[in-house]
Amino acid sequence: MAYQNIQTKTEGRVGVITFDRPSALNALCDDLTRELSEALAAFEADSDIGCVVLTGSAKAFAAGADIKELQGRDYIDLYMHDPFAKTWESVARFRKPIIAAVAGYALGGGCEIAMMCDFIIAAETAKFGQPEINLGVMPGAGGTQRLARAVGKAKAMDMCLTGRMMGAEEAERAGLVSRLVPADDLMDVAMEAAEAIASKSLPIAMMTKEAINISQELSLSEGIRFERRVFQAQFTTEDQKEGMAAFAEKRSAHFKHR
Ligand code: DAK
Repeated sequence: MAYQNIQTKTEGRVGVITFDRPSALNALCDDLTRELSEALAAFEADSDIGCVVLTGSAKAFAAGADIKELQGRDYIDLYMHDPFAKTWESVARFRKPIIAAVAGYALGGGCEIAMMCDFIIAAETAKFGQPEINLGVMPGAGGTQRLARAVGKAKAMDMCLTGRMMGAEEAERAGLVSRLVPADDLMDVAMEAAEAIASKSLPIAMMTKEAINISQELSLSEGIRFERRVFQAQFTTEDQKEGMAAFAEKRSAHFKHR
């Protein structure tokens, strides 16, 4: 499909979505987020895709919601149409593994979308921030919630209240980022991670993602009960039989994703 504000491609079992609105530092205008949700739906429906990488350009992953579009909105418009629920949250609702590969600015909604991904690989040029307070609002797409869970209350308060940016090293130390890499290596490292994930059993990877995500919402004992039931259910899959047989026979597993 032809898109105006993003690019998509497929490499093996990995789908790549690149924000491509460089003149506005990939600001997340309505058209861009609609295209993003359409591209995600297409990769979700494609049984040959096992993992997605979401990325931007060298200067920005995304500098946030499009402020020029946002400034004219009013409460009743946002409440009644809630455009964000349909488009932005398609990243959080995406059921297959998805990695954010971040270079440059990931601000406001850009930081929020990166945090909706399963993990973030950052170039040393990455800058994360929730500067909405400078615009007279607060984060509105999960920033106060996901950032606090990712980096703890103190740093989340610091960033959301001062609006300051966090560099890549600080973000890695704080646990926002899983890997920090030289800028030139960003896509190679992200693709290697995505290919590794896509080579596993897709339903098992999806269940693993679901279990880790639910850990953010349940008590430890409820989460462990959920994990045990899902683990037991995995013994109904062909891929469990294949994975364990391959180990015993000293060969690589050939998963059928069922
Ligand atoms: N929106 C629109 N345009 C943007 C933009 C943005 N967020 N960020 C940058 N641009 C545009 C600039 O206006 C400029 O366009 P021209 O003037 O050339 O036409 C171009 O990109 C280059 O930007 P700069 O000239 O400013 O570049 P610099 O290198 O000097 O500065 C910067 C880079 C990233 C520090 C600066 O551009 C900046 O501060 N940008 C704004 C960052 C920001 O405040 N982000 C948060 C946006 S608010 C909601 C859910 C979520 C949200 C809203 C609602 N609901 C559920 C209702 C999310 C809100 C946000 O993200």
